[in-house]
Amino acid sequence: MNELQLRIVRCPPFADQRMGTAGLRKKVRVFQQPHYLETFIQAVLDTLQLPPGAMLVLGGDGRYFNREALQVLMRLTAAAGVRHLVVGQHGLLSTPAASNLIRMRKAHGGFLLTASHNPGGPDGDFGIKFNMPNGGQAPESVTEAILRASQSLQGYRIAELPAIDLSRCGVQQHGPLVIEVVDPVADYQQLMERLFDFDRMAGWVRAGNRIVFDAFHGITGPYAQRILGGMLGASPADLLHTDPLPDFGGLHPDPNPVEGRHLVELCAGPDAPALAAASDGDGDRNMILGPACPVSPGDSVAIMLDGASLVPGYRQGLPGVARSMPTSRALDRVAAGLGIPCFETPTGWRFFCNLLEAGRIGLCGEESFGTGSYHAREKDGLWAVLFWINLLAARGDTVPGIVTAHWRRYGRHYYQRHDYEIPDAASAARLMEALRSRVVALGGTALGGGRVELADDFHYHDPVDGSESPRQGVRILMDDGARIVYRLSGTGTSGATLRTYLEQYQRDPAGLFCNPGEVLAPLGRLAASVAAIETHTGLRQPTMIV
Ligand code: G16
Repeated sequence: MNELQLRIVRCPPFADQRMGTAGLRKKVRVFQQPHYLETFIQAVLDTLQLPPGAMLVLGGDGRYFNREALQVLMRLTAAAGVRHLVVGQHGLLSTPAASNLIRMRKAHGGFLLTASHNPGGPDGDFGIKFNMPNGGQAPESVTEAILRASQSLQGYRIAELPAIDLSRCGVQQHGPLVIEVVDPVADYQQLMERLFDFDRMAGWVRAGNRIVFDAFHGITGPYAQRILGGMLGASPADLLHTDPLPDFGGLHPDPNPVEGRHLVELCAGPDAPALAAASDGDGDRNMILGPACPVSPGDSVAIMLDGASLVPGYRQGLPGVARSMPTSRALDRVAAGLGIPCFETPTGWRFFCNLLEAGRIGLCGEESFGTGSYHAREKDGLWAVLFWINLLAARGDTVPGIVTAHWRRYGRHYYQRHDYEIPDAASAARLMEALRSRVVALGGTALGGGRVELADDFHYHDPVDGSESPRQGVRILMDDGARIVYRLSGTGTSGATLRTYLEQYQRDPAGLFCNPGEVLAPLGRLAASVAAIETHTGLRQPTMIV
């Protein structure tokens, strides 16, 4: 068998290849600089030291620059001694499907080409993540080692390969390298069949319950067509924007009430479907709505836990659950009722992975429209939609019926996130430093008509591997159940985004049906004044509220 021809390319290192909340995300133009993509991949490969003959899973969300990057990725991994590449047809794999494939094939890991919910196209964003053999994103210790490797790199090794045709499924041999092109949906579909009661769900659709799903021209279109359309009988006309496009057809594939306002409006009107939902560019986020009822992500995961015993894959009970620290504490109440632990982790799905891997949790969720379970090591958008359909079918209830019953039983956690886009990242950093220096002194003081019960900068101690993650967000907990959290986003590609997370708990049945914007407005003003947002940034209002 012919050996691969290798070429060594010398170039200076890049100083800016630190991964954020989920992988390295930059403007497409940054990745298009000569050697930029190659050196980052080489830094990952040098850090991992994969065994000779290793197997990797490769795929992406179909965004602009995926095709070119995938060809480079195949040549670099081949040069590093990888001998089996499992690649999604046309280079496509949703993030949760890739996570599943890594685990099923017992691969040594996988590269995912995605910037998730960030905009695409030549002026948009590109990103790359490395997932470990357990299917989860590389932990902080690994991403820090990759950063160090990237900063001392003197070049990269690349194999000579012809342009690889990824348009047909099947196995190709290139010298000692096997490239297996796989159907991106098939294995994921089987996984879903093991978790949900598809007969019952299809019966629910046949009974006249309409599902509308928007894929935003991201990766979930083909999955939705096969699973929601093919298996459940959702009307093709109700599956929107299902062909993956490099620029997402000009849409911003971020499933939240702002980018998904057309779904919010549809659900507010007379033609509201029984369930409307959307996912993001790479298929790991979800938004759920019912007639006149957007479901906030913190409520969604709490409701899922509450109804888990009705869903086949969760009937056996769950050992525990987790949420990221800024996520609303609705989940904690259900977990307490069930007598199972609820872990609080920093933002970033990778923090859930240790707990999932150790069998300490079986369900987890985040305010950023992410929910997942033991079935994968990434959050999973379409899975969440299926979970809700299974719940609706099993309960014989509506989305608003389920949500309001939940509030009546547990109380309501009013919740909003106010984002401030700050062009100058340095002023955002100064704001956070000023807040950090003051926060501890706020403990026990009077603030905004209440008393501060706890004020700190969240420090996570991982109960599985003992690792420490300090400085994960400033939080102020009030004695009346209100909470403010501040942190800087780790997924943007220019300037900085200050996120302020607002939560107000309401137990009184008379106060369960108010407008969240009105309930949380005073807390929003308090958050802005405590952090002196206008003084530091000049911004008088949030740029976006979700
Ligand atoms: C990533 C992470 C999530 C996180 C989200 C937002 O999601 O995997 O855990 O909640 O970013 O992070 P930030 O607040 O730092 O912007 P995704 O869907 O973008 O990969």
